[in-house]
Amino acid sequence: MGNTTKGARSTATKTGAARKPASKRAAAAYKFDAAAETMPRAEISRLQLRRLKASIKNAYDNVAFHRRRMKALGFEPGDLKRLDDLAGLPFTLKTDLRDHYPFGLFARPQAEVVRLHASSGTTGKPTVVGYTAKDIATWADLMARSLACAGARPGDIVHNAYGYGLFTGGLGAHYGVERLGATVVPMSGGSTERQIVLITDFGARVLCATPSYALAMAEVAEKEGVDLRKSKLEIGVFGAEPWSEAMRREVEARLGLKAVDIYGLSEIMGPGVACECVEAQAGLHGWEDHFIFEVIDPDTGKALKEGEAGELVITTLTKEALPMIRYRTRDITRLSTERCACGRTHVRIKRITGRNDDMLIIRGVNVYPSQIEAVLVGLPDVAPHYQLVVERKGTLDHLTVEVELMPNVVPTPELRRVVGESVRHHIKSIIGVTAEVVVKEPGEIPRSMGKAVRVRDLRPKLN
Ligand code: DLL
Repeated sequence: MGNTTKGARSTATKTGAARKPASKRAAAAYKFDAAAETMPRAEISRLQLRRLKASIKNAYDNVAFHRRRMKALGFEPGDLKRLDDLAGLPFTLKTDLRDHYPFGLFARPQAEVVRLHASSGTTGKPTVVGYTAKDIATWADLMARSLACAGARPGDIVHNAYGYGLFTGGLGAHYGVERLGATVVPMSGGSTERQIVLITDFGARVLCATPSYALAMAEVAEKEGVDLRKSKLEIGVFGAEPWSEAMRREVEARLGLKAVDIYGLSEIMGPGVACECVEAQAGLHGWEDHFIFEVIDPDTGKALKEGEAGELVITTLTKEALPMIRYRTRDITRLSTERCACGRTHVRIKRITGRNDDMLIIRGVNVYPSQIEAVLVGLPDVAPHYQLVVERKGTLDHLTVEVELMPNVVPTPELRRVVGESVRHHIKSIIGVTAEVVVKEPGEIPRSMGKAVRVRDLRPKLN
């Protein structure tokens, strides 16, 4: 693969020393697997069919939910003869995970599950996902492959500002960096001034972060008089939220790096389901030896032709603990099997342009309005009328939650303060997002004649 990065062009000696891996490590490091990544498409299909049969059998044999649904269709795993037969199976939805909370869709006993992660559910309960040791190893491989595709190399220092914890970003990237044979700085999010000091002092070549946080870092650095364009940063591996070409240009100019888009979701694995190549920066290679990607019309559920925009649906081929059959991601995109300049043959998923549900991504945190509603309903003196206002302030998203007092309370300034603080605290601790809370008089929040307007998203539209 070519090295069309800032370093390859102009700073080869600047980071050259850091790039040479120690020989022992080099032996263990991830190597570009041409056989897997440039496999002829007919061969990808053959591999997918073989793996799909095993994955469907895993789901049928070990998950009552999948077995029940297949039996209802008169379908047995042995009936799957062609890849097209997958289209006859039902979709899996986020609500299916919620209905089987926490472990009901797991295909392995808990003793074989070595890790749990969780993401926002639509109500009070999160969506829980589990991994066997082999799943974690596969994830590390795919994340290493994604990082390499993005231009990272063994021996690099990778500054990982994705959040560690139940969110898959931090640990997902972490294991991938180690698998790549690079050095991970497990920074997580926050403490922006400190992040900038460490990026500079440690000489990170690669930055992993949400694109909006990368921009926030640029802003803080500029304020402090630190020019990150002069740092050793050459590659940004940015994802977990929608972003635009305009934002790519801005972040590249302000940080002095190549910004590459990475995609993933907890239900399928985490980051590393798909990643752009640094050579073309033109759509994310979806790793088809481990997943099947479809795009459907979200209203009819029918498959769309290549190039048509619709909802991305993903089936896992190698997941042990949580096999997913036709998972509706709600993400809107297009697919292209056109050969990429980098030589990789795996399908390209075009930039995600939005979602077809009401999930908001606020500073990288997934938030459903219904989750906020669930918080409000449990609090005293708060009426069930609310509005969420999302704006971009500087480079960061800003959430304001407007709530209303119950008609029977006396709206003293003290009560407003207490209610506001309580709502803010509960939203932060239950959903994990910081919100400004505005407490309004009874009747002040506009009532709608039809569906209530719960969200005013005033952020600039993506191109
Ligand atoms: O966001 C996993 C991830 C971590 C991906 C780090 C990339 C980097 P969840 O928290 O489950 O997982 O959120 C998944 O985030 O369905 C999309 O709506 C959105 N998303 C993720 N990556 C992108 C991207 C992680 N590159 C949800 N562009 C997904 C647009 C993205 N949206």
